[in-house]
This record gives sequence, C-alpha cells and structure tokens, in this order.
Amino acid sequence: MTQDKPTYCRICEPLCGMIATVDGDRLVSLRPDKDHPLSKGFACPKGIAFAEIVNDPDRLRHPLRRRPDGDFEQISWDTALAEISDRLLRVQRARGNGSIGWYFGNPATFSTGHTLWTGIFMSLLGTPHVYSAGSQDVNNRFVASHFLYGNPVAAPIPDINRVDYLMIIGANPVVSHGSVMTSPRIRDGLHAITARGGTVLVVDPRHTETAREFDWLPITPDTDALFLLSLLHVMFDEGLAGEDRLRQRARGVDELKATVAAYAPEVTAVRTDIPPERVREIARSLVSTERAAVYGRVGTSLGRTGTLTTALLDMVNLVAGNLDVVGGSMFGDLGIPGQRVGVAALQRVSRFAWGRRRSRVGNMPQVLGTAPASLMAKEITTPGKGQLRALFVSAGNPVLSVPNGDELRAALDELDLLVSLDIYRNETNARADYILPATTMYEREDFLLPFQALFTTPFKQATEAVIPPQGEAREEWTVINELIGALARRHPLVGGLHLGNVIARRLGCPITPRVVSDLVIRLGLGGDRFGFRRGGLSYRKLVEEHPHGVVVADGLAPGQLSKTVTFADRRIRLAAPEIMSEIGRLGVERDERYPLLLIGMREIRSENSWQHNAPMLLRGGRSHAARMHPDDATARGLGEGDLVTVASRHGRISLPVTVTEDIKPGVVAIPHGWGHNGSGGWTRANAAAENDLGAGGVNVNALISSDPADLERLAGMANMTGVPIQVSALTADRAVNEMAEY
Ligand SMILES: Nc1nc2c(c(=O)[nH]1)N[C@H]1C(S)=C(S)[C@@H](COP(=O)(O)OP(=O)(O)OC[C@H]3O[C@@H](n4cnc5c(=O)[nH]c(N)nc54)[C@H](O)[C@@H]3O)O[C@H]1N2
Ligand SMILES: Nc1nc2c(c(=O)[nH]1)N[C@H]1C(S)=C(S)[C@@H](COP(=O)(O)OP(=O)(O)OC[C@H]3O[C@@H](n4cnc5c(=O)[nH]c(N)nc54)[C@H](O)[C@@H]3O)O[C@H]1N2
Ligand code: SF4
Ligand SMILES: [Mo]
Repeated sequence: MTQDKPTYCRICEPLCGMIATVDGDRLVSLRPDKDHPLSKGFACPKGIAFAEIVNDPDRLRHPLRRRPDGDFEQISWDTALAEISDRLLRVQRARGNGSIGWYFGNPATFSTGHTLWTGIFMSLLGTPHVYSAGSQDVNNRFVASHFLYGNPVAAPIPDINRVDYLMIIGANPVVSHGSVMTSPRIRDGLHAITARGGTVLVVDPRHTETAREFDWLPITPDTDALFLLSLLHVMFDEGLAGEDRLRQRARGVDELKATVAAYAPEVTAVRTDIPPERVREIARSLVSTERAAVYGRVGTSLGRTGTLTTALLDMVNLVAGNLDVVGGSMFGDLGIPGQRVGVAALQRVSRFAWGRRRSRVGNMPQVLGTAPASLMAKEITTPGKGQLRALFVSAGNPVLSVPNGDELRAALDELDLLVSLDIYRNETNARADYILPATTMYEREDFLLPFQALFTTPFKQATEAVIPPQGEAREEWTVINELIGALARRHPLVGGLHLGNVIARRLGCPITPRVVSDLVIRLGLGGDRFGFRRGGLSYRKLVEEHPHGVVVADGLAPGQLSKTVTFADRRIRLAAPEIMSEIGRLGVERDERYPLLLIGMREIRSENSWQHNAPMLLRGGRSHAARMHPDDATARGLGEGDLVTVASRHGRISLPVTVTEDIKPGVVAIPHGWGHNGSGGWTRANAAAENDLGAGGVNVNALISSDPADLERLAGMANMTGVPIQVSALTADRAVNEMAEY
C-alpha cells in the first residue's frame, strides 16, 4: 500500500514543497506539492529525480574502510566508530586539537542538525581548521555585513513580490532558482514584475537563461565594483542621493562621496564595457522608481574583491533609498526577542567575530569560524604547530569544488586520518580512510534554521522523515555525538557537552536538532512563545497542522535596520577602512598571453558535482563544454564541438567547445562540478559527458589558484570569475598526451 506524505525539497534554496509517495520503507516517487502555499505545484527536474538518488544502487549503504590496496571494504558501524575514535585520539594526543579539521559542503546547509552539530563540535575543540563551501560561495556576504551593519548574518534580499525595478547582477535565478533568497517559483516571481509594468535587468557577461527572458546588459567579468561605484557617482553627482536622510541612517557619507567622485561612468566604461549613458539611466531609474532593488549573487562574490562588491550592492540600495523599504532590498525578520543584543554581544566577545583569528597559512581572517577552503591543501602539507592531520569531510566534494583540486587530492593522502560522511563515493572520499553512509534529506526530519530570514514571503515548514534511513545510513549529527563521546575524556569542553548529552538522554529528553528547532519556532515569528501566544506555532504543530507549510506574514516588514545594525548609534558604516582599501585593488594588469576571461555557470539538470548520476537528469545525453563567442572561436580557427585546451596561469584542462552568441566576446564560460574520474561510485556520471578525451568531464577548478596571495583579502574568497585564460585548439599529438595523463 502506498502512502503520500507532504514534505519539502532540500537540494537548493527555494525549498519547494514535495509529495513523497512511499511504499513501506521505500520512497517510490516524488511529485510537486500543489498545496504548498508558495511553490504551488512547482518542482524542478532535480527535485523530482531525487527519488532516483535515494534509491540509487551506487549510493552508500554501509560504512567502508580503505584497504592497503586502495579498495574499500564494508565494515560495521561499531568497528568504524571504534577505529575512527581511536585514530582521532591518537592524532589529538600527538598533535593537539588544532590538528583536527572539518570541511562541510553545500548540502550540509540543508540539514539543521548537520550544521549545528559540526559547528558546536569544532568550536568546542577550538580548532582553526574548519572549512566550508562558503569561501567559494557566500562568505563575502557575511564580511560585507560585518562591516556595514556590525552584523555578519544580516543579508538583505530583494522584495520580489513588490519590486518594480529589479537589477540582477551576477545571478541566474531561472537556472539556480535563487540564492541567498528563498523564493519558490522565482521565475514566475520575476515575470510578475514585468507583468505589472516593471523591469528586470540582468547584468551578466553571459546572455543567461534569465537574461534571455528579460533585459540583458553585458558586463566585463569582475568589473562589477567599478560599475556600482559609477552608479553611486551618478547618484551623488546628480543630487539624487537624498543626503539628509542618508546621513541619518549612515556614517561615512562624505568619505563615500569623495571616493566615488573619481568613478564617473566615462572612467569605468573602459573596463566594464557598459556605455556611460546606460549607467546614468540605471542610476536614475533606481532612485526614481519607488520600488527598486539591486540583487547580486555568485557572479559578484567570486571576483577579486567580492566583499567590496557586495558591500557596494548594499550601498547602491541604500543611497538610492531602496534599503529596508517595501519593494526594495529588505531584511527578513526572525522575530526572536533580543536577537540584536545577542548578535551584538557575540560580535564583541566571540572569537568568531571577523579578524579575531587568522589562518596559519596565508594569514587570512576567519569568517564565522571558518577558514578559506583554498588553504586546506597547504594546511595539510605545511609542517609545524597546528598542521592539519585529521580531516572530516561531510556532504562535500572539495577535490572538485575548491581551487586546485589536484593539489588537494595529493595533500589528502598525507593525512593521518581522512573520514568522509556522504551519500555517495565521490572524487574526494576516494582518498578517505573511512566513508560513512549518511541519510538523504528524505530520511531525516528537518526545519531549516539557516533559511528562516531569507524567505521573500515569510514562511515556515517542518517535516518528519518520510522514510527510515536506507541501508545502514545515519544522520550526521548522531555520528558527531559519537565523536564527541570519543574525545570527551581528553577535552573539558567536549567532555562537558558529552556529559550534558548523556544526562539529557537519561532524563528522557535528548538534545536533538528538533529540540533546538522547536525552540526557534516557538520564540520566532508566529511561534507560540511557549503558551504565551495563543494559536502560535511549535514544531509539532507545524508538522501536524501545517504539513504543507504556513505563511506567517503577508510580506517582508520594512524598518528592520534598527534591529539589524549592532553599532550603538544604529547607523550603517559606509566607509570602513578595510572595505575602502579594497578599492585600491580594482586596477588590473592584463597579461597578453591570457587574453580571455573565464566565468562559471550552472546547469539546470545538475547540482554542483553530485547530480550527474540520476538517469532522469542524464536523459538525452549531457556533455561538458566551454561556451565561447563566434568571434573568439573564428579568431582561433575553432568550430562547434572542437576539442580545446584552456590554460590559465595556474593550470590547464581540455574539453570540447560550444560556439554561441549568448556570451560576451572575450569571455568563456565553463560549468564546475565535472571531472568525475571513476572513483568507484557514480558509475553513470563517470561515463557521462564522454568525448574524445574520455568521460566524466573535466575539473574547471584546475584553472583556479589556491595561492593565498590570489584569494580575496577580506573573506578569503576563491577567485573563480574573471580569471585570465587562453584557449587553443587541441592538436592530435597533444590529445594523445592528455589521454595518457587521464
Ligand atoms: N540547477 C542548479 N541550481 C543551483 C546550483 C546548481 O549547481 N545547479 N547550485 C546552487 C548553489 S550551490 C548556489 S550557490 C546557487 C548560485 O545561484 P546563482 O548565483 O544565481 O547562480 P550562478 O549560475 O552561479 O549565477 C552566477 C551568474 O553570474 C554570472 N557572472 C559570472 N561572473 C560574473 C561577473 O564578474 N559579473 C557579473 N555581473 N556576473 C558574473 C554568470 O554568468 C552567472 O550567470 O545556485 C544553486 N542552485
Ligand atoms: N569553479 C567554480 N567552483 C565552484 C563554484 C563555482 O561557481 N565555480 N561554486 C561553489 C559553490 S557555490 C559551492 S556551494 C560549492 C559546492 O561544493 P561542495 O559542497 O564541496 O560540493 P558538492 O558538489 O555540492 O558536493 C556535495 C556532496 O554532498 C553529498 N551529499 C548530498 N546530500 C548529502 C547529505 O544529505 N548528507 C551528506 N553527508 N552528504 C550529502 C553528495 O553526494 C556530494 O558528494 O562549489 C563551489 N565551487
Ligand atoms: S528548485 Fe528543484 S532542486 Fe531546488 S528546491 Fe525546488 S525542486 Fe528542489
Ligand atoms: Mo553554493
């Protein structure tokens, strides 16, 4: 007998409602939930295909241990945990807590237990070796907010439901479904803007899927900061800025004004390739349209000055009068009493506050307790106190996702202990000593804390697990509890936590992610405040009475800045010296040998490196290719499908080229997450994208530098966009050599 259970998808940020059809312990299929108040029957192919991932024969179902010959053998959980604990203790005794590290990848964010437990465990250990996908994604956002608002977790989001002029810069929501913004049916949301007579302008080097549906303004990669400085220039120069009001809300207006004076649109056009008149027109529209917003994402994060660029996005919104107002760029509200005071106190005392801790290699500042993942390899290979010796990798595939994967792959072999928690065997855990099988999202209950302030329509949904763990899979936080137990006797803080866990369990009220989530739900927007707010929400109520989720407010509330800014005068800082000094880095010396600029792109039927194995997503064949403009192709004698070598100062890859008008001349786009190399799992992914060079595609991050000197300075962001490259035809004998290297 099958049963339909409402739940939601946790692959990417809209968290679309899903109906899981379950037969006993088996997930039969997934379909979009028509009764979900926001996604209203929408789900993308990745979401639907997830049933194939849950049931994938390639999925990990048992703990594995690496044998001396490199192959893996199945072992029991007891053996795995006992051996891992033992080896971890040995490393800890010999080298200290600071030799233990953790990298958590993108899917960890979609599991409250996973993120919380990892964070708590590592911070109690006090190790600086905590890494995440954030330094390849969004950490610059936190640092920009730290300097602007004194609040690293404040993230303004566009008021999609009410905005009338939206400038999207460096994001492709029609494919990505929106990021740092939880807005189901985002494509419809954007079309609604134009349907009500508004404008959606997409500033992007590529004529993306989003740009094709709206207005496209091409820009030279990694020149967004210059463009934004020019927008500010025009706003001040033409007296559009409403300076009195601005001064009430912000400090540093004069410094900002003086700085942007040098960036007239005519000056920056040489670099951005945006006609000055267009810049003036956009600046005026942003000011004169009552409901206008600028929104940027990955494309504005991975340049050489991602923190500056993101800070400038907020400054443009603020100066144009569009920050924290209806229809503009707004702050979500958790609705938890004392949230501002709490963040302010943490900023003051916590070692997680920006700049309190710096990395051993490269002297880079930590961001929310994490160091740049680009440094992991060198932290492993550089001897000395604090050398990284034991590493856990959970829900991550850094060998493909961080710069210079080859360097990292080789470094992983030098570790005393490498443990992976994953649902698959991947290119990273191919080097692990142990691989532990994790549950997928449908095998765990969840209420996603990290996304609560990012919903463009305030919304809450909690789910039960829809099926039990498959095979011997376990939830990450329960595994972390075991590790905490293992280190308890050797470390007072970890010991304290372990003792707390044991006592709570004895008392029959174990500390679980659900308990923590329940607390946040009850204290937050729409919560029952433990009985003080009648009819309010709790975890149980959400699951039992609102299985499709519930909208908790009509729209985002304006006027959140006073709850967001932690500085005593509650005014935004526009001229933090750290941010301003980044402007000095905007100049570039072009290297004639690398005349083209590399950018990234995401594909609709793929999620980073890990959805290349689902038959539904591979239908019709998939290939990995570099996108290039016909002018650039002709100049190099290249045609559609030709094999090329792409080289940067840091590495070289070979793959086929696709010639397309949908990209700015001089720019080449290559998707990341490819480079599957037959590591034992992902049989279909390894075989897919087959071309004359082999299968599985190539790892574009071989072109990206992991040198600390090449990282963005304030957040340690990897520089993955606007990277100078050269492209040339792959000659027959070169191809033979490349094949030999595979
Ligand atoms: N289908 C699918 N969806 C996904 C993912 C996926 O892999 N596949 N990944 C998820 C993840 S992890 C994330 S973080 C989000 C990301 O969500 P988005 O940021 O919306 O997605 P991207 O496709 O990376 O969009 C970045 C855009 O920036 C452009 N760009 C590159 N360099 C520059 C530049 O210098 N300036 C400007 N102005 N634009 C530039 C690129 O052409 C691209 O269109 O997507 C999530 N959703
Ligand atoms: N060149 C370039 N590189 C990039 C980017 C780019 O735009 N360009 N984007 C960057 C961005 S935004 C991101 S987020 C990173 C992603 O980087 P990573 O997070 O390191 O890599 P993913 O490919 O997302 O790998 C996720 C892994 O988690 C596993 N997994 C899935 N679900 C679960 C689960 O529930 N539990 C556990 N334990 N494991 C699970 C999958 O099997 C897979 O092995 O890549 C970054 N790298
Ligand atoms: S857009 Fe697709 S992958 Fe993302 S949450 Fe919705 S269904 Fe899942
Ligand atoms: Mo990401």
